[in-house]
Amino acid sequence: MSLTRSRRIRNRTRGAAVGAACALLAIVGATSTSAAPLSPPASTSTVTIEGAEVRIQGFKFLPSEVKVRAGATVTVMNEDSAPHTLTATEDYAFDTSTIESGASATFTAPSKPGSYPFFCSFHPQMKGTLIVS
Ligand SMILES: [Cu+2]
Repeated sequence: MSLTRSRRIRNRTRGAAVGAACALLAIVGATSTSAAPLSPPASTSTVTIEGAEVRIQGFKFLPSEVKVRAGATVTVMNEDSAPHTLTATEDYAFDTSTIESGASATFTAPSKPGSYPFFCSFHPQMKGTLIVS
């Protein structure tokens, strides 16, 4: 917390209570994040299909690891409230460009087998890997 000096002195007696409240919030937060996953395990597992589908929900790619054949068509469905992209991290080997909320887009998987990391160009913390075989 970054209280000013004068405020800290004035609120000294409340400090313990506020600290306890913060600790409680931290415990509650930790508990809620460690709760059972809301989505079924299948949605985050690796899938192997020729024409792959990737969903975007809650600022995450589902699945985050997508296995496809070389040159396969991959459909990306944005089921989120924000626009997203699915963009190859290196050399822009593939890119859906902007997918608006509720829309979908396709891209063609590279013809060369390998592991291709991708991300969302709007939200770089959104990451996944396309595995081409
Ligand atoms: Cu995004």
